[in-house]
Amino acid sequence: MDYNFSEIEKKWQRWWEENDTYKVVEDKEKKKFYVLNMFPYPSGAGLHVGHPLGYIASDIYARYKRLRGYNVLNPMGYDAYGLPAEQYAIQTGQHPAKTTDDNIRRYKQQLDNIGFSFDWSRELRTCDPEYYKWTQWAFRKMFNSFYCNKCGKAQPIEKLIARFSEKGTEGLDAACSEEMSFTAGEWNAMSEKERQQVLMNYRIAYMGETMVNWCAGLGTVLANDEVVDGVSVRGGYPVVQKKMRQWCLRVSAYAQRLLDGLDTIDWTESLKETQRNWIGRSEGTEMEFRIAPSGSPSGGGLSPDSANQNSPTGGAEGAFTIFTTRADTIFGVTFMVLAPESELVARLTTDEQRDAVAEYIEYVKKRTERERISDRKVTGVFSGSYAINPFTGENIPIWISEYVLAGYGTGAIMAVPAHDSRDYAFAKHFGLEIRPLIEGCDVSEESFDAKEGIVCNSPAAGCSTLDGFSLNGLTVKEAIAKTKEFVTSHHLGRVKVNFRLRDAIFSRQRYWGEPFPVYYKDGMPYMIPEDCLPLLLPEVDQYKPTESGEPPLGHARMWAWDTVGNCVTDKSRIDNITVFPLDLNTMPGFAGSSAYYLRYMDPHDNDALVSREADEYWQCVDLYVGGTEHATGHLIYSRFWNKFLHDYGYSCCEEPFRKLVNQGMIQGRSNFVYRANALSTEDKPVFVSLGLKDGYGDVTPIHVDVNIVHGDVLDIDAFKAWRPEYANAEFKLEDGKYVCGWAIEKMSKSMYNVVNPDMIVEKYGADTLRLYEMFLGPVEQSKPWDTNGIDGCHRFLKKLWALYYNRDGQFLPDSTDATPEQLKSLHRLIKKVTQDIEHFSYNTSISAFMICVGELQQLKCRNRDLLSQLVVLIAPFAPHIAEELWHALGNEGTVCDAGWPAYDEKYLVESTVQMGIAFNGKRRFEMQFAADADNAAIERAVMADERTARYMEGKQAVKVIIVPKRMVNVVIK
Ligand code: ANZ
Repeated sequence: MDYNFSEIEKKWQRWWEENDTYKVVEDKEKKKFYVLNMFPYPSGAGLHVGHPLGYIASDIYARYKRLRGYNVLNPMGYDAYGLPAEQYAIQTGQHPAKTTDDNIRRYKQQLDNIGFSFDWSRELRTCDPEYYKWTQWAFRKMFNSFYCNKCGKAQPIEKLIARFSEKGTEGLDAACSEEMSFTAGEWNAMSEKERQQVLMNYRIAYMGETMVNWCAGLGTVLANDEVVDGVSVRGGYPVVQKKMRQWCLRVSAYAQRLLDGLDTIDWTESLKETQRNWIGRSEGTEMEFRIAPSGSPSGGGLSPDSANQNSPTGGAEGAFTIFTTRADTIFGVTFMVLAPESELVARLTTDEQRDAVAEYIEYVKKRTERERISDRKVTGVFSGSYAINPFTGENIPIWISEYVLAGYGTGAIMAVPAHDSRDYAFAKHFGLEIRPLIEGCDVSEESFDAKEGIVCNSPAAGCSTLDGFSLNGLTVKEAIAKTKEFVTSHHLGRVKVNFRLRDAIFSRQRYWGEPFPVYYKDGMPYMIPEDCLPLLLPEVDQYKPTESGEPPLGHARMWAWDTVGNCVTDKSRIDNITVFPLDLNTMPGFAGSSAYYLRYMDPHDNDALVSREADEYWQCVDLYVGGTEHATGHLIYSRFWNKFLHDYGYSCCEEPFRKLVNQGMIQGRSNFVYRANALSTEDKPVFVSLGLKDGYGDVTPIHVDVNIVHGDVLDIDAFKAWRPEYANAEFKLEDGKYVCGWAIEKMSKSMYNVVNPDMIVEKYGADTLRLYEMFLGPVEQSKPWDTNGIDGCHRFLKKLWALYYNRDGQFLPDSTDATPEQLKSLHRLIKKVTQDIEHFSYNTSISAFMICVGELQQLKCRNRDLLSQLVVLIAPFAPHIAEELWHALGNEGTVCDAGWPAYDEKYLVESTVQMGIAFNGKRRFEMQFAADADNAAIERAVMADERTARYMEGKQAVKVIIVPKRMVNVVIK
């Protein structure tokens, strides 16, 4: 009987569904294991063969864990809000809900075809109000919280309010946008609006006036990780910097915890390193510089002790603060630099410099932060003012330049051109002094080392000295410590830890996202009551921004909040007394994906995001599989979100994803035809075959759909039918064929190299697809797809089948005893596959299966028990064929619960050993011995062998040396 994969696969997919085989319930008797895939955005193009790679890898693991007795949660859902559906809606008027729904249906069907063990009863969609209720709920909770640095966690905002009315800001250590200082009396005298403004400075979800990435093409702001090289990741539209009032999440408050948590989780070192860099912890010093009286570049100096006593962070009148990691270089400071956005710029620009500065600021506005960081272009302008070096009393010019970023440190620096490469380039460009810390050093470009600064070999004369304070002879580390100590004890500044991690900008001016549960009263935002959630996304008649530039929700008629009826109402009723306007923004893509893993634990709970019981049972994700592209987006946001929920006890784990595996990308293999430009006309293009193209001058390679190319040979008729403009095409063939060129590229619709898994499933079956995807190479590695290789995996499954059924359909397994060789083959396989699965080394497991099946076939294995174990072993990889054979073997339940076979070392012990036989050290032939043969027996057998006599040439054996299990050397004379 032949292996009829399509019948088998359909049959078991139906059976699994009917029997709820993959439905999982909390079971305290069993250990849990939670496997999760990063859920897909259901795009219009459907799945290509690259998408299921990670899902197959995690499905194998999930099935394996279940076979080992774990209660496995393996859910799936959809990240259903997002730009493509909305862009499509703008173009076609089609409601994004409809497009999304259609796409999800297609995805679901494609996924089902592949035989995953997903518990679909837990499916979730981020655009479902039952789900986004909890996204809004968390946002509301963040709005009503502040971060207490002292207790190291989020706290209810009421606590802060109570504190303010009792003590003001005295002794407060809370994360904030800017330091504030007021007394209880001042707080109590504030108006409601003023208080709201103060609280906004502390809320974890807050309205902030920040520089944002504005993308006019998409009509919205974007997060840093949504912008690459100055254009939007989605759509490739230009992005510029703009100051706007936006919802932000105070992720920065969690920076240290986000950093510390990395040491507790099992992620790849490279991914952890990426996050560490993104978080960017930097220990340094904030130092106060006084501003010299105007118009006096040579103004009087101040001794450190008499330097001002103002708060070092406040940017007090007449002084400003810089952040440095190299306080020890204070003696090498020759100029100061302000970020162009710094509010000091207006204050410090002198009349003579005003025009030049204004012109410069205009230029900088067009530059994105990324360009400013990566460009090595040197630009800047002098402010006209001077600052005073607090150590030397010397006056130093204050410049303005784009290389100093407003959002980092204090937005102002002391420049030490001799020891910092950007300062060096700046000084060179503008002819400013470069003063090495050691006098008499060569300061030419050649002696400059980007890392070390100026490398000086001249004898240390030393200039880092001031009235008894000297850094000479100290290492950099010692010098930093000494300066820090001096700065703090003389009130010149303070030790400061900075993080590069920014707060997340959380509003988007788009339609297809979660609406904010927020209305506005007197210009300040207020949350709608918790029991009114979810606040449903309103209907609009257009998905574009409004005429007046409001976001698309501005088109909604029913979009005002009635505080009496506690309901959404018509905008015409807005009176700003009891009826108020609702927020017009929606949440960004990462909102819905930030806590979805918690919701899967308890997806139908109406009273909580996740019940305590379910959370305590499932804890956290044990294995998370997804792409590296989420390294600094989703994987930071969700860790933050989880920590916030954890602070309130809603999530019992501090870290959401214990182990993370990044699957590689499956690349496409593109094909090309070559258009000979000299011969072609508008309606009659001429294409030359790959081998001939050099003889035709100028040719243009054109991507051709890989589905009309077979083994790199073009199907000419299909090609002519593919595009009307190719209908009359002419071809220059080689050996009667048109041979295409090829290249490995990203798998994408635009490269016409997309391979649809449905096609593979139809032709070869899902089990073959699953095996082949894993056989392509290590899961973490990127690799090209090549349909040509799939036959091998398909043949393997046919061979496996043939161990159970012969051609006539006779079922072969019976009670014949298994031979030691057969048992050895099986147990070697069990050992290998068990180890391989634990290490996600699936490709080597599949090779091991191939070897074992080959051996069992040769050994004519029929033993029912042995063949049953083989079925269980293959079940995680090829579940359909395994289920079919499992039932054919007479079992009732699913193979998923069969129990993982254990291997027994005793079968792996070799029964014989092969040893080399040498004469005077020269290896001549091989002999087999029983594994337990002793030396005397080996020697006897060797001496009795007729070949020995030949090599002895009639001489005497003086000695026989035996190297156990390897070699016998006969010494002759
Ligand atoms: C003097 C100095 C001398 C510096 C020297 C470096 C080397 P990280 O490690 O990234 O924290 N800096 C401070 N604020 C900045 C801003 N807003 N934009 C651009 N650069 C800024 O780097 C801290 C160092 O980067 C600081 O130490 C400062 O330059 C600069 F030999 O101060 B340093």
